[in-house]
This record gives sequence, structure tokens and C-alpha cells, in this order.
Amino acid sequence: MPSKPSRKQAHQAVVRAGTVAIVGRSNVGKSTLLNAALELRLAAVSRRPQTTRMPLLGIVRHGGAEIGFLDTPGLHKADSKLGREMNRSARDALRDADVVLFVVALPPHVKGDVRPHPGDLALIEQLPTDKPVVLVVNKIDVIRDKGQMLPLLAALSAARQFAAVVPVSALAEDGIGSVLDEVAKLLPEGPARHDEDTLTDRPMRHFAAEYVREAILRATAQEVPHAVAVTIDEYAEPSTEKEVTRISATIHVEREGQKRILIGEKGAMLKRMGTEARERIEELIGGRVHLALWIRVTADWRERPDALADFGLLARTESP
Ligand SMILES: Nc1nc2c(ncn2[C@@H]2O[C@H](COP(=O)(O)OP(=O)(O)O)[C@@H](O)[C@H]2O)c(=O)[nH]1
Ligand SMILES: [Mg+2]
Repeated sequence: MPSKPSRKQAHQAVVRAGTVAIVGRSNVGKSTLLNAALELRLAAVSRRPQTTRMPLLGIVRHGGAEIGFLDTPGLHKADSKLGREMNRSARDALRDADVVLFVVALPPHVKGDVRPHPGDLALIEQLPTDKPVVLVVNKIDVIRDKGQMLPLLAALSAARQFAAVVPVSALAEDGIGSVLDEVAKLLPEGPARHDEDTLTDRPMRHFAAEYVREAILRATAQEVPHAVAVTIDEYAEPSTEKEVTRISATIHVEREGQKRILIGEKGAMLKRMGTEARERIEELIGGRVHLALWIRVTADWRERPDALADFGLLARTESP
């Protein structure tokens, strides 16, 4: 399991602990925010919606609190069984969390005053009323005049009460300390729930698969990304320091045409994505990796419960 030396506050005794669900529409920067809080590019990020498919726990120690951030898939209009599982897992995270971090983002091209996205207002209605919710307004790097944000803040604050409102740029790692300060205060008192060096609940092989998918999302257009799932067939850690970690992964697509796109001209596309994914994995484990990629067509896997289960894409708990 990945681990790393954490912030300066790490050795302060933990007096508060709990989970913070990071929720919001697709693409507002939830995973980027988690990575900024962790000071590590752990979660997969891309400019495509629905990059995050299942919740990911990332643990941050800050100001005497152990904050278990749960990054979730963006709540969206689901058009497949996979999409419904993603929404379900986000709602499960909301239900189980002590604190909610509701993330909205400024639109890419701001002209004049910013108003809330209709999807954000709809989402606010779904937030629990019995838990503290911190509003994070992300991507403030896109505007120069911060006054343009005021109508947005006013409209969101009129829709419900927030424990705090924090404007940030997750990308520029600006304002992250304030987010941590606010959520740390809101967590229940209690002892740490995880070992001091635990960073996440997922094993390393999970991230290997995620980084292969991330490379695909970054390299391909429209139709392919959502049709892709990645599984790890082999993950062999080196027995001596000189050896490399050997990883073999299968990329599942739904159609032959998608397979051809991913392979590319003389295999160039697959090679490029493989290199990108390998470098990401090497960065996380801090050692050399040999990565072998295979592509397999599994028709309609996004609608098939058996395939979703095999690919680890079923929400963990049942709820309506
Ligand atoms: N300009 C800007 N872009 C951001 C910021 N945070 C995230 N992004 C970009 O928004 C896109 C979606 O980010 P991601 O974290 O995957 O969003 P998620 O779907 O909510 O998890 C990516 O292209 C990010 O680089 C930010 O603070 N400023
Ligand atoms: Mg995400």
C-alpha cells in the first residue's frame, strides 16, 4: 500500500478523526482537490467527466485531526448500470461521512458575474441536512476579479447553510490549508482510525490500473474513455532491490473499433499510453516498473453485473 512521509503536523497527537465525503458534479476538481490535500498525485485526474469511478480514501493528518477524505464519482445523469453504481457509491459516501465537502467550480470562461450551475443547485437539495457541509469553490485561478464570485456565493448560501465557504484553486494548491483547517474542526473527537503511515485504503495494484485508465482518458477522444476498464493480471514485486516491479494489465473495451483506436498506428498509441502509465506508477512506488498491456473486447460490459463485479466496479454496500 502506498505511503509517504506526511505534513509537519503529523506528529501532533490525533484528537479528532472521521471521514469527509468530497462530492460535486463531474469535473469540478474533486480528485485534484484530494491530491492537493495529500500533496501527492494519488487519484487519477483528467479533463473528461467521470474519471473517478469508485470512492477513494485518502488520509491527511492536520491540526490534531485525522481526516479521511473520500473522493467520489461525480453525481451525474446515469445512462448505464456502471453510471448508476457510480451514483450509488457517491450517495453511500454521503451517508457514511461525518462531514461533507461540497465542491463547485467556476466555469472556464468567465464573463461578468458567476451564477451557480443548475446542477449544483439540484445537488444541494440532495445533501444531508444533519451533517456539516463545507462549500469549496474551486478553480478561482480562472478569474482575476474575485468580486465576480460574489453572486455565486450568495446564491449557493441562500440554498442552504454551510459550515464554511472556502474559495480554492486545487490545481494551483491555493487555499488547501484553509479547507483542512475548516474540516479538522468539524470532525468528531476520538482516536486515530488508521496507522500513522496509512495513506489510502486501496492497494498499489489498484493505482496501477487507475493510471493506465488515466493515460487512456488523456490520450483518447469522446467515445472510447467510458468504454474502458482496466484489470491487473499480474503484479509481481521485486525480491531484490535491483529488480523491477512486473505488472501485466488488461484493457477491456466494448468493440473491435475501440481496440483498434487504442492500439493506434503500428501500436504507437498503446506504447505512448503505456509509457505514461508506467511513469506514474514508478513515481508512486519510487522504483522501476515493467508494464505489459493487453487489450480485450468484452461486449457491453458496462451493463453486465458479472463484468462490473470482475472489474471491481460494483458499489461496496447495498442501499436504495
Ligand atoms: N483551472 C483549474 N482547473 C482545475 C482545477 N482543479 C481541477 N482542474 C481541472 O479540472 C479537470 C477535472 O478535474 P478532476 O479532479 O478530475 O475533477 P473531478 O471529476 O471532480 O474529480 C481536470 O482537467 C483538472 O486539471 C483548478 O483549481 N483550476
Ligand atoms: Mg474525480
